Amino acid sequence: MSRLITPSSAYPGLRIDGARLSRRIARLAEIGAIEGDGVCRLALSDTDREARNLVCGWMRDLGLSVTIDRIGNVVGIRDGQPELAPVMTGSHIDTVATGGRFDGSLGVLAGLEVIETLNDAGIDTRHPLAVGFFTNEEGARFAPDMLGSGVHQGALDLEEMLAVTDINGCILGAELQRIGYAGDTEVNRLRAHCYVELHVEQGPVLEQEGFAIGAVTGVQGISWSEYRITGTSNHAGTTPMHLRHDAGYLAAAISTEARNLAKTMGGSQVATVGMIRLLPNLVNVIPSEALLTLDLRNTDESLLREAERHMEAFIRQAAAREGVLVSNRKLARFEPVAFDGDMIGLVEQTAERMGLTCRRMPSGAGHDAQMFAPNCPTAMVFVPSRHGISHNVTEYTSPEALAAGANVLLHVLLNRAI
Ligand code: HGY
Ligand code: MN
Ligand code: MN
Repeated sequence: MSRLITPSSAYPGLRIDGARLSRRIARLAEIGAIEGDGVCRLALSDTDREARNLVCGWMRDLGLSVTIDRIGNVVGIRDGQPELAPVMTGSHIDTVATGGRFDGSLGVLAGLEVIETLNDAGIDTRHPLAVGFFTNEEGARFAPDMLGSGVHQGALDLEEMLAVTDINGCILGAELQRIGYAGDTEVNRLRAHCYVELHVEQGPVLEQEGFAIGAVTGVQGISWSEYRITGTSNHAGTTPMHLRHDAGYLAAAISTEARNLAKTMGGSQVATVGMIRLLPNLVNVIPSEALLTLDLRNTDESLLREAERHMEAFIRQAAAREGVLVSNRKLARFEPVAFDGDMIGLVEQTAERMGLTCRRMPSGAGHDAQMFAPNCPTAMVFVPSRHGISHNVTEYTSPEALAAGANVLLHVLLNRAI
């Protein structure tokens, strides 16, 4: 059973400064701010560079030694006994194009808040403490998602990821150079003593069921594919229906089939066609080309494979009927990940001993934590998202809930680092 140091034992009154955490979140959200209180900070964009510079400055102000690795991951380390592996936390500061101010940023800034709280209290820890932010967690610009943490922990190959291109053909490695974050620290070297990440739930469960904290049990499997459909452009008015080879029709059919499949399978199966681009994209021209993405997820690997097989068969048969060609490539594929039982228990017990209601739950979203799970005891702490909304400018979590999550993070990290 884990050694549990709770507020009632080692540092009974120790709490983070919630107002300071909220101020940092608000300050970071000014970078890439978009209408509606949202944020657009695509990975390796100019706004990502600005955000990185701000957070690195905060890390240095807190006395952390800051490293930048070859895929642009940034890790700030607070001294402990150098021979001991660091107790680590972190997340990401890149966002989707219509993002909120909490997704990712909360985990990084709560980590800095823990550091400042320990600095203020003059508390040293045996294990060093590390706070990281990882390149391109969102996968909104470069695929796959969790790219930086995947390279950091050896799940993805550095050279392959440096060569990834975005939807406009920009190369990841060149963008890293351009923004000045092509670091020289080797990747796949740091093995943490444990890794704990605080994140907004991004779903409806905690709010609907009235829980303050989620003790996350793991992350569901993720399958991202890109399909390029090639048909024949023709006149929308003169071409009889039976003579059409309509790429746009097949794209729409894929989206409808994916939705029906998820509803038929039920359980945790979800399916999303998030991007469809038609060419020439004109009102009176039958589309000659469609480019689309398909996001399939399930907590069960065998069911996720079944969903993949179903969609592949459907697309092959529908393309043959429509007389169009289809090529596809995998953008991301991660199997479900289970977090560490002891760490999950520690999150649960720490929350409950703080008087916070807590329930165990899987994560529907991918997270950097899933890349650490094969290499060290890993867990996550969730706090509620208002109306379960995320990847949307109206994403919101109350300051009280943010502080509650950061306090749980503080005592879980302390428990392992002291
Ligand atoms: O797609 C995801 O689950 C995460 O936001 N990268
Ligand atoms: Mn996130
Ligand atoms: Mn996200």
